[in-house]
Amino acid sequence: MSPVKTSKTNDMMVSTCLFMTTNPLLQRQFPATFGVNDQPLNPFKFFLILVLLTCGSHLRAETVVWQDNFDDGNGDNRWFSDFGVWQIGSPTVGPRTNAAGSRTFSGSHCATTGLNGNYPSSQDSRLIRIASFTVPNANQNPRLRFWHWYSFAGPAYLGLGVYDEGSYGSVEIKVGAGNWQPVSPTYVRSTSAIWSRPSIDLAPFAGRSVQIAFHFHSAANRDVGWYVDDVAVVTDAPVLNNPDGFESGLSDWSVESGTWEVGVPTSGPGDRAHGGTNCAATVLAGNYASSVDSRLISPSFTVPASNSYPRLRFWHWHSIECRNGK
Ligand SMILES: [Ca+2]
Ligand SMILES: [Ca+2]
Repeated sequence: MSPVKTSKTNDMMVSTCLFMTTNPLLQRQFPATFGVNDQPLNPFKFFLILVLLTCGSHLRAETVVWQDNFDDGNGDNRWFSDFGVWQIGSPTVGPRTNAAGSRTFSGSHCATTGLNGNYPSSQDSRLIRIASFTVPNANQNPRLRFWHWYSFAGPAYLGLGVYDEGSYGSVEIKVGAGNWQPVSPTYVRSTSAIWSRPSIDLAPFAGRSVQIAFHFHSAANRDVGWYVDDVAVVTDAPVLNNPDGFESGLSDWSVESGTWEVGVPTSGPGDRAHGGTNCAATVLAGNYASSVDSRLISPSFTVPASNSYPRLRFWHWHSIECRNGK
C-alpha cells in the first residue's frame, strides 16, 4: 500500500556522450531505447538497445496545440470522469511534495484517482477530456505528452491458485463516436515514486477528430493510484541533441513506463553525473522500485551512411541487483 516500493540496491545512470557524423544521406529512422527490467521472480534481464544518430541542435521541438496543467481550478469544466474515482485538485497523499509544497508535477493541481487516500476496489473509470480536437497532419509529428506518477496495487490472491488482475491504467483515444482504444502501454506497478513524461504518437489519427482519456482499473487491492499533470498535444519534429549530456533536461526524450528521470543525481556513482551536473537515471535519488519495466526513449533520428561509420557512444554506471542477489 505504500506509494514508495523501493527495494534492493538498484540504480542505473546514463550520462551520454554521443558521437556525431554528418553524412547527409538518409538511411533509417528509429528511436534509441534504454531499458531496465527488474523482476525478482524472473531471471535477471537487463538490456540496452542502442542505435545511432545524426547531429541536432540543443533545442526542444514542441509547438503546443493545447495543454492543461489543471492549475486554474476549472479542470472539472474541461474533464469529466465517466464512472467516478478521478478527481482534480491538490492531493494530500501520493507523490512527494514539489518545491512549491504540492504533490503535483506543476502548480497546485493535478488529476488523480484520489486526492486524499487510496482508490477503492473494483473500479473502472476514465478521466475524459470533454473537448475533442483534430489531430494535426502526420508530417507535423503530433504526439500526446504528459507527466504522470503512479503506484498501482498488484493482483490479489483469490484462493485455489487464482489471482485477480490487479490495478492498471492506460491512455485511450476515441475517434468520433467510435470506441475507446488504447494508445499507450498498460501501466502497472509503479513509476518508482517519480514523475515521468511519456510521448504517445498520434500520427495514426492525423486529420481525425478525437478525444483522449486516462483509463483506470482496479481489482481487489488498493493503492494511492495515478496522478496526471501537464497534459499536452504538441507538434514539430523531435530534436536529438548530439551529444546530449542531459544538461537541458529530458528535452525530446520520453519515458515509456516510469522509473527513468533526468536531473541531478543524489545517489549512485559518487552522487554525480559523468559530465556537467545532469544525467539520466533509474531514479535520481535512491533505488528503483521492484517489478518495473521501462524504456528511456530517444527522439527519432536519421542514421548516417555506413561508410561514415555511425556508432553510438555513451558513459554509464550501473548497479543492478538480479535474481538471488547475484
Ligand atoms: Ca498542475
Ligand atoms: Ca551531463
